[in-house]
Amino acid sequence: MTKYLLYGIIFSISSIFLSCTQVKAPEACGPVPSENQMRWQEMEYYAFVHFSLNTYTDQSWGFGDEDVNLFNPENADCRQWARICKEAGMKGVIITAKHHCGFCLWPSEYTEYSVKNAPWKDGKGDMVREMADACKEYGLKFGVYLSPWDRNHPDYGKPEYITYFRNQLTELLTNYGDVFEVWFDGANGGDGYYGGANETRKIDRTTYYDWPNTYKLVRELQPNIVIWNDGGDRADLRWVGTEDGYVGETNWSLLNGTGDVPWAMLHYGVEDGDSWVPAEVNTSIRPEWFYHPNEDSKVKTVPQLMDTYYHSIGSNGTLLLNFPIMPNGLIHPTDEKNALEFGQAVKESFAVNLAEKAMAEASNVRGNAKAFAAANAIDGDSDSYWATDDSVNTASLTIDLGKPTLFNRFLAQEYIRLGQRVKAFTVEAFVDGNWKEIAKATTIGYKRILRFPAVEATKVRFSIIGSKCCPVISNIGVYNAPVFLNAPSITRNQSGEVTITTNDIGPIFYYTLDGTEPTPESNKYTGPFTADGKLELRAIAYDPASAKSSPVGSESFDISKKDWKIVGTDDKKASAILDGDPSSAWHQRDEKMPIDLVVDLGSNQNLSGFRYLPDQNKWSSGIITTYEFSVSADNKKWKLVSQGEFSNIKNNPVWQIKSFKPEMARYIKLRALKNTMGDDVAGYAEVDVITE
Ligand code: FUL
Repeated sequence: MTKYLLYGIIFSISSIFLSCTQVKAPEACGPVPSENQMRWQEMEYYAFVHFSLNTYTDQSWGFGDEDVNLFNPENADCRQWARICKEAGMKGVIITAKHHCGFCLWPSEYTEYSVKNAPWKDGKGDMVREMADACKEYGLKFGVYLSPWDRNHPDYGKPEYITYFRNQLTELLTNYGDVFEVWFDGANGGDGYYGGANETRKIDRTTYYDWPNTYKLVRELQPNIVIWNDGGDRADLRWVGTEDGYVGETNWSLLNGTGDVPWAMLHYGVEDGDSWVPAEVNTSIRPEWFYHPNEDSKVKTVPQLMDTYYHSIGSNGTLLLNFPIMPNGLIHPTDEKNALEFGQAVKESFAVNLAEKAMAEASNVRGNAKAFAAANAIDGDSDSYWATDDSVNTASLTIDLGKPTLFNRFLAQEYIRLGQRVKAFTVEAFVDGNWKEIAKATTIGYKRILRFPAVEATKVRFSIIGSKCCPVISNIGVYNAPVFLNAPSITRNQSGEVTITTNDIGPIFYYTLDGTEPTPESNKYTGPFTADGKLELRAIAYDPASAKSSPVGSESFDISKKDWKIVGTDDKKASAILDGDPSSAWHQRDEKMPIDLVVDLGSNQNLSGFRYLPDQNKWSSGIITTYEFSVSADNKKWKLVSQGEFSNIKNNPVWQIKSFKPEMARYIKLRALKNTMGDDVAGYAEVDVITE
């Protein structure tokens, strides 16, 4: 009897073992991430810091002839930057070791154009070292941005420069410990100082840098690194085609081809791509990458940053958020405050996974094996997963919350070590005995988070309605995240009429006209009103039901435009330039470059600058890159008061602000010399002046 019992036990143990071993894990579906890409993807959120001579010249791109003596940040403190990044929930920092102007933040042996000849620390400073040390101290990973385009170097454009570039890369990847990411910016505006040549040097960015051998060097020096490159040979990570902080709704971590890939591939990835090249969403906490004091009131707010979060980390990307460093060498207090509050908001949003203690059931489980059961998707373990049989590519997983539960976010993660599979899915809620669709989307990838109005339900159903291979889901989350009101947008038209709006449904607005903080006791907005002339308007959105206010939205307006006229045209559409509406634009198409825009201000004004907003449609022509700005008292005799470039305007089409020595004048002339497309069109969303 005992003998039989023993046989029985042996038999059942071996059959369990057999059934486990019989159900094999799914095979990889297409390309999969490398260990380096996996480690990087799991970091999710890290920082850029932009700091260089531009910080002292108020420029976006230095020309390469800026004086090294400008670099003297009296309070420079990389530990402040690292502390803020850490407290904000970031996992690493990438420093602009060398931007396009060629100035090096470390004492490179190969150039005189560096901190070693700057007054900062009597030429003994090394900002890259201080950053690397601060990262170590705060438990952050360290990365470097090294601009391939160098507007200072005399050999730029010649083969000799490649040796210089690689020597610098060797210094950065040898002397500062582990580097998690290297960033090779693809920008090349052509002209530059180039050791005094002051000329235009164009290169083919896909071949000039001999990327295969440059990558070889990088990987030899830093085996655990990931390479970011826009326009070079296939790197480990891809740009998403915009600096506005969002990737495509469909986002495959796969890509085809090498060199310059089409914009849509960058933005959406490629379903059947032949390599794993995931998306990194890079954007700045301010409109621009470098610090400009006029952007102190334009720091992205918590609701804006939350929106960026869902469009990057919540859309199968990572988020690389930039802090512009101030001339004194510190991060501005508003940037710090907003970044820390954003970190807190993310924590709060995903603090409680309502699915974690629920029951999960799937329409199909691979071989009916426990190893692939639905419960694996809600066990909090990223290495276990729910998978279906190979023959299945539509399947659903139902989560029983046990009681009516309020939620407004749904999160899903694929086990990407086996490839990215899901093409489309829906989320339904079981309300009053019926299934109701509450959200749907396309790809998932490493992480996908969907937002929808809060719903109270007892069950949630996640249905995969298309998948390249059998679905493999490692994690599901259901959350009730706090909702943040957006700061209102403020516009003023040519007749001085102010309009305050928001994308949120329901809030009311309060505003001030004297620059003071608006509260629910301030002026209540009841519709468009007239407030002409120079003023600073500040407004909040307020939700009476929750008694919650939005961050403050503010706009500084200059002199009235009531009497302004565009000279030399009877095209009615031209008024789009003055209507205060960034979404309307006017184009001059019938002339050859240079193309002039002349505006009569109606009376003499003490002018000290101008502002130009390009057409906000990325694909539109006429985005001016090289300009001259002149003023006149009589529309006959002109004085040139400002000239130069609107750098980086293609990738980041924000307000371009230029100052000059004050001049009394009634007429202004913006002359377009070149645009981003190299054709004969000049376009404008808005043009404005700055007066003393
Ligand atoms: C761009 C550059 O041209 C900007 O100045 C900035 O560094 C950004 C991160 O990349 O392409």
